[in-house]
Amino acid sequence: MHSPSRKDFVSLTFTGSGNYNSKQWRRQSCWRKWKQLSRLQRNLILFTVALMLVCGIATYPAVTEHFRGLTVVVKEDEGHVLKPVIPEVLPEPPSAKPKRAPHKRGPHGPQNRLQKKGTGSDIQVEENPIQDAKKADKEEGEKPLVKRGALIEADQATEGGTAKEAENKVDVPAVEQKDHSHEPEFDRLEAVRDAFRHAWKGYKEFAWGQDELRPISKSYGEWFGLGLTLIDALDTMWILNLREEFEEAKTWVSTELSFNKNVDVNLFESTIRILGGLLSTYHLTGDTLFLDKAKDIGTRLMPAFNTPSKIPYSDVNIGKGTAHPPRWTSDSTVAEVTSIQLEFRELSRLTQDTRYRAAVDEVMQKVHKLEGKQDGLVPMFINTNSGQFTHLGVFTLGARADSYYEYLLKQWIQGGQKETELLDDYLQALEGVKKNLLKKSSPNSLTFVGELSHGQFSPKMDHLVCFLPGTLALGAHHGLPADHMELAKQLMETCYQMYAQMETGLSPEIVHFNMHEGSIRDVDVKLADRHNLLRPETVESLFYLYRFTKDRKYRDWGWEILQNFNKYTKVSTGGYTSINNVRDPEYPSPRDKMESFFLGETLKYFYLLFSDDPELLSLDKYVFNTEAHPLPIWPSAE
Ligand code: DMJ
Repeated sequence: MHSPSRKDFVSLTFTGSGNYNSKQWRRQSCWRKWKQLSRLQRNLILFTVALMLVCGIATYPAVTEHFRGLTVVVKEDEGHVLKPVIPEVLPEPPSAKPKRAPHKRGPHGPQNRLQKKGTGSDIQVEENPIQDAKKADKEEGEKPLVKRGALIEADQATEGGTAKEAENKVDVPAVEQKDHSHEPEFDRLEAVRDAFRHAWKGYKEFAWGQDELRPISKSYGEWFGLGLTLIDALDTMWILNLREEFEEAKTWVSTELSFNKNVDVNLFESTIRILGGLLSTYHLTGDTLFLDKAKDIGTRLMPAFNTPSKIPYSDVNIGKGTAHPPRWTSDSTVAEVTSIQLEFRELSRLTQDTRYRAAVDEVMQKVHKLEGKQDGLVPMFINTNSGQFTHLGVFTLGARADSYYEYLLKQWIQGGQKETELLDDYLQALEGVKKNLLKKSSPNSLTFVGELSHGQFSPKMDHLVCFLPGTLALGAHHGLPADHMELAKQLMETCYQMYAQMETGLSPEIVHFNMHEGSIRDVDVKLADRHNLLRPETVESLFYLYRFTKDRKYRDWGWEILQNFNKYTKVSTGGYTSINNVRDPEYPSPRDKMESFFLGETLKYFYLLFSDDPELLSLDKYVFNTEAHPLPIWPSAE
């Protein structure tokens, strides 16, 4: 050990005599003290300063992105509504320890570990920020103004509500959350029926016969003016054995529903929700009322195919019999024109009228031959005049392309596995996915599907992509390679983590995966992407994965998700609502909209996931359309 030299006592604390406020004194004193330091000490100080500078530069983009969020506008995927961001949704720095201020917003700590929430997961739990935050609540004894797990009161701030409004909210009495974990399947099925009844209560009271419930304002929203939620929910009520509700809805269909209306409807949405819903209800009930209505709407949608290329327009006026593309383009969306086939093909089979099938088969044949694909992956737009793909070079399995891939497989299944072109396109596309879009995240090596734009990979994944594990598993069940099932399981884990790693346990609309080594967490969510629209894709895939593997962890994951929908999206006076911020369990910021697919799809898939009866819509007899409406697999003779 060396003996302390005089220099060792030089300190950088400036507490000398004299006028230490004088700048000159301070400068001279500093310089003198600097000179008195040993070379080692000076080098150490210089090294530390340099290190701090490098760290500062490295974190600059993250910090600026964080603050840019203050002025960003949220673009809804539907309707492109612009809204101001609520400033207080800004996250805390990832390393900050949770402090319980009355209106704290944002995450409760780093999300850098995989969350184990289901009993079957083989991943180690190392940290659970939601639990941590709850513990912090207790320790610091402060009472949050809005209790987590409370039902949303209808007079709480709604869509686009400001932070100010949030602060003015009254204390909402917590509704006791029943703990159903490890409960028998019977109770879980009952919980799904309860959720449906609650959703239906709101719809019935405030939006009966209208398209969508706005549960917070106790009103409704119109899209097509055709009772969309009611029709989308018909077969769900039948499957959940809610006969009283079903009968009321059936009476409305028979007495009130008319398609003879001067309204523009979107071809894809009305096909998958209305035509699909009516066909499936006909199959389940055998009641020809629904087949007649299906034929009526199917026929009214046919003018969409009167285009120079036979690639249909996006919009049809079902009263006038005219069709047109959107105002700003003559393009249609690829997913939209290639995800109407199951329904129109089935309509032809049932009515013996070949026109419906001929129209949609022609679209598939044209798309099959088109230039502009990359390894079987399709661009997102197609022109209704030229019949060619447009906006070439951009590839995704999310919005605008997703169900193209789903319907390749499902048409092949529907038609008795004879249409080999469809299967070839599906298999080729999957190879394209593996080659171009499949990557692993850091630090936990989650397998995810990103996007490609003119050769540039982006680690962005829409929640919509979570249909893929289910579709892959379905293909494997019908004899496609076993590695499809392996990939399905990996992607299923990823989709679950998109829920489990959020503070509300609900997935955002879009995530970005980290890929660089040394990342502290796998998933990042941009401010504009933090909403949850009650979408079904993950629950849908959980249903397929459970049916085929019987691994209980998939049920447990689904159970957690259902409980979180109940905690954060249930509105006390009836209905469930989309929310703006899945990262804020104290104020998820209700949007005041219950999408029809919550009843048509999400709750139906929950029920099927928890049901022990494999004959309840056997996957050897039925194929689900992209809106969860089951249609029969055709007998092999057809
Ligand atoms: C539904 O209308 C359908 O599942 C569609 O394929 C995708 N979007 C919604 C649900 O997220």
